[in-house]
Parts: sequence; structure tokens; C-alpha cells
Amino acid sequence: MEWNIVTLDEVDSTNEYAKRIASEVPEGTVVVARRQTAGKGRRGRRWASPEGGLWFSVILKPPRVDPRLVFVGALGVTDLLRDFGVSAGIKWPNDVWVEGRKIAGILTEGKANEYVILGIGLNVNNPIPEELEKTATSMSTLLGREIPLEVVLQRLLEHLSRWYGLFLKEPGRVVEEVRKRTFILGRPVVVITGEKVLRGRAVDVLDDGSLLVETPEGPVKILYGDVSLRIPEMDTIEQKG
Ligand code: BT5
Repeated sequence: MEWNIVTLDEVDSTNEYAKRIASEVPEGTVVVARRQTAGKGRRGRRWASPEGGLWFSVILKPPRVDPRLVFVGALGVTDLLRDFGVSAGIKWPNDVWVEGRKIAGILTEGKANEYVILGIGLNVNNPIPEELEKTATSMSTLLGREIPLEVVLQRLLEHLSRWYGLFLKEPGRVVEEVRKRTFILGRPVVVITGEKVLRGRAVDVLDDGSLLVETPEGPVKILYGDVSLRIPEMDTIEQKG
């Protein structure tokens, strides 16, 4: 993949910016910003994006919209962290966690038959806002030193290239790897989808990317989208929502 990087000082959200330019630019355009004033998570949640973190969005034009594309981001980030000696796990479907804290979040948004925006927020050298102190961590906190953002971005893009290539050819293998890196399997979970709250044990990530949860009423397949997942045994350090 040929990357074409657009660097901004400040933007509302790199995902929003990417959406504004997506139809006019080639696949592989990357929008990266030093600060986001309205960085966003799923369902209107906010993503804290102070200077020092890596906030970027990749414009992709896959032949069809596939929700498993979010895994390309999660796998790339866990690989990148491993390069720095940090062992990270995936909290299905879109979070990367280290030592019980969230270090990265991924947000995909798309327009059918046109583009998919793969937005990645990774805490690198940025301060962690007070309200997230117990639930979030950063690379510099873990490593005890600052890491140049360009180095992190470059490496991460290499990993994303690889996973995106595999995703296009054999999405099943991408899921296979996600299954290995998903640390919630075997654990009790609480799944919140809209109004519904479901309690059970996470047992598998299925080939279509959904999560299989065993509940007292039998197995339930959870499609991602707007799902919040809480892990009761980690509740003291788990964020709301
Ligand atoms: C996500 O949402 O985890 C997806 C975050 C995607 C952010 C990137 S940055 C580049 C691109 N441009 C954007 O505008 N967005 C993408 P979700 O699963 O909904 O999690 C959001 C929750 O994570 C919040 O409610 C907080 O609890 C927590 N959070 C917010 N900022 C955080 C941070 N910097 N580090 C760790 N946790 C954070």
C-alpha cells in the first residue's frame, strides 16, 4: 500500500476530515492531526486527543464494506506495541488494552461502495486526562520515555498494510488472529446493546467477526456495531459506556 500522509495541526476529528475528502483522494490517504478538538468514539462518545498522542484516519476503498475491517486496526496496534516490547490484548471489537487499561481505540465509518475510514487513536506521549486516569494508559507511561510520533506512525502503517492485504484476500485469517489476541474469551461479560443488557461468558469470536456469548438462556451471537462490553471482574478499572 502506498501511503499519502496529510498532516494537520488541529482538526475537529481526523475521521470527519477524512470523510470530507474521501471521494476525491486515492485509497491510502492518511489524515493525521496533532490535536483533535472533537475526537470521537462510538455512539457520540468523546475521544480525548491532546497533543502528544497519535490521532489519525486511513482512507480505504475495499470492494465491499465489511465490519471486520476494524480488526485490521486492532491487530496493527497490538503488533506495533509488541515491537516496543509491550504486550497488548484486544477487547473485542475495537479496543486495545495493556495491563487492564485502554491504550487505543478504533473507529471505522464508511459509505457503502465508496470508502471506509479506519480511525485510530493511540495514546503515545500525551497526558491522560484526569477522568481517565484509572482506565487508560499510554506508551510513554509504560516505557518511561517519549517515542517520536513519526516512528510510531510509520511502523503502524507497515503493520496496517500487511493486515489490510490479508483482510482483502482472507478475512477469515484476520479473525483467527483476533481470536488469539482477544483477552476476554472465557471471561464473564456484560453486553449492552441499546436498551438490552445481557450477562454471560464470552466464548468465541466467530468467522464473521461477531462475539459468541454463552448465557443462561443459551448461546447468543453479538454483532458489533453499537455494543458496549463490560468485564465484571475488571470493573474497578473499567470505564463506563
Ligand atoms: C473508541 O470508541 O474507542 C474509538 C476511538 C477512536 C479514536 C480515533 S482518534 C482518530 C480518529 N478520529 C476520531 O475522531 N476518532 C478516531 P469507544 O469504544 O466508544 O470508546 C470511547 C471511550 O473511551 C470513552 O467513552 C472514554 O471512556 C474512553 N476514552 C476516551 N478517550 C480516551 C483515550 N485517549 N484513551 C483511552 N480511553 C479513552
